[in-house]
Amino acid sequence: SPTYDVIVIGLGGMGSAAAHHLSARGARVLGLEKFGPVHNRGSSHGGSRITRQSYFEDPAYVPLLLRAYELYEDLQRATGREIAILPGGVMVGRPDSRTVSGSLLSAQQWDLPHEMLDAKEIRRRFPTLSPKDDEVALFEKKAGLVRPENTVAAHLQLATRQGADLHFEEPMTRWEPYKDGVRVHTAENTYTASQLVICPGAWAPQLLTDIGVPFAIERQVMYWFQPTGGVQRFVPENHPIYIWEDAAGVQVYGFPSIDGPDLGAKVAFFRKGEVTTPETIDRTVHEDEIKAMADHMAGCIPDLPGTFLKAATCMYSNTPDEHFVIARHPAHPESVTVACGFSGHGFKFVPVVGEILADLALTGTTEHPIGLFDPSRLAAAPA
Ligand code: PYC
Repeated sequence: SPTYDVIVIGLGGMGSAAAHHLSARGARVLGLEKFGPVHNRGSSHGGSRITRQSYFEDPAYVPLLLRAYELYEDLQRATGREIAILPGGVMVGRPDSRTVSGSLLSAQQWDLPHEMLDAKEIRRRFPTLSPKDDEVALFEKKAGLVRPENTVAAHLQLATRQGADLHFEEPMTRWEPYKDGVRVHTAENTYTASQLVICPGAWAPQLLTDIGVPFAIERQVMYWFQPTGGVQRFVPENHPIYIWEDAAGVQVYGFPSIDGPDLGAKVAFFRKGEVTTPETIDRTVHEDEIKAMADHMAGCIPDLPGTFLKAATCMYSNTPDEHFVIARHPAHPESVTVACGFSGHGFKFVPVVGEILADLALTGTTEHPIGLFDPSRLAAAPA
C-alpha cells in the first residue's frame, strides 16, 4: 500500500489549502476527494464569498483574517488567478445590532481602519442602498469578496505542482490507526501515512462521529437578480459588499455585480436554511423562496430585485456556537487533525486554515491563535 507523510480527506476549500501548504513544505501528500476538482456539491461554489476584517462574530478571528489577506495575495501572485476583489463593504443595522456592534468591537480592539456612517451618509455614499433612518453602517475599505472556485483551483494547481497526489472521485470508505500513523481505505486502494487531515465539509456528521460535536448541516440558497436599470450602478466601483441586519435580527448579505450584465448581482439570507444532509438536500429553489428574497431586498436595496435570474443551493456545517472546529482529533491526537464546522463563515479563512492544518499535521502545534476552535468547548456538560 502506497505510503505518504500526510493524507488529506476532502479537497474542497479547506482540504485543497491544506494540500497546498503541506506540499509546499515538502511533505509527501495524498489528497482524496469524493467528487471532481472544484465541484458544486458542497460549500465552495457560487462565484463569491464575503471577506472582511472587522469581524462581528468575535475579535479572536481578526489575526487569522489579517494573515488570510496576505495569503490571498500570495495565491493570486503565484497562480495569476483572480482570488480577491476588495471594493469595500458595509455592515448595516441598528447601532445595537450584532452586525454593527460586533463589527465595531473588532475594529476598535484591533485598531482596524473603519468609518461609521449614519443613514444619510450611507445613502449619499452608496445610492443603491436605502437604509432606514435608525440604521447605521460600519464601512470597511478592505472588505470585499473572494472567489471560491478560483481559490480551490489555485490551491489544487499549486499542490499538484509541488508533487501532491490528488485523487478525485475516490472517496475514503474508512480509516483506522495503523502502526504510528493511519491506514485509509477507498474502494480502489489502501494507503498509509503518518498523519491524517480530515476536512469533511458537510460530510462531517458521517466522517467525524467521534469528536463530540453535534453538527447541523443547513441548506442555503444564493440568488442572482438583474437590477432594475441594469448592473452599472451595481458594479464594484459603485456598490459595496454588505451584511445587513434588520430590526428582527434577520441578516442578508450581497455582492456587487462582478460577472457581467448576464449574471446581475448576488444576494442571500445569511442564516435561513433548513437542516438537511448532503444526500437529501432539496436542490430546487422554489417560487416562494425567490419571492421572500425579493420582498426582503425591496426594503433595503429597492432596485436590486428587478428580475430574478438564477439561484443555487449550498450547505453550511454549523456547530452549536457557530465557531469553527480546528484541532488535533481528541481521540487520536498524535496522528489526526480535523477542520470542520465552519458554520457559514469559513471560506474567507481558507488559506490560513491550510497553513494551520500544515502546522498541526507536521509539528503538532501552531502559532496561530486557535483556542476558540477547540472542540472540547462543545463537549456535553456532565449530567
Ligand atoms: O462570512 O461574511 C460571511 C458571510 C456572509 C454570509 C454568509 N457568510
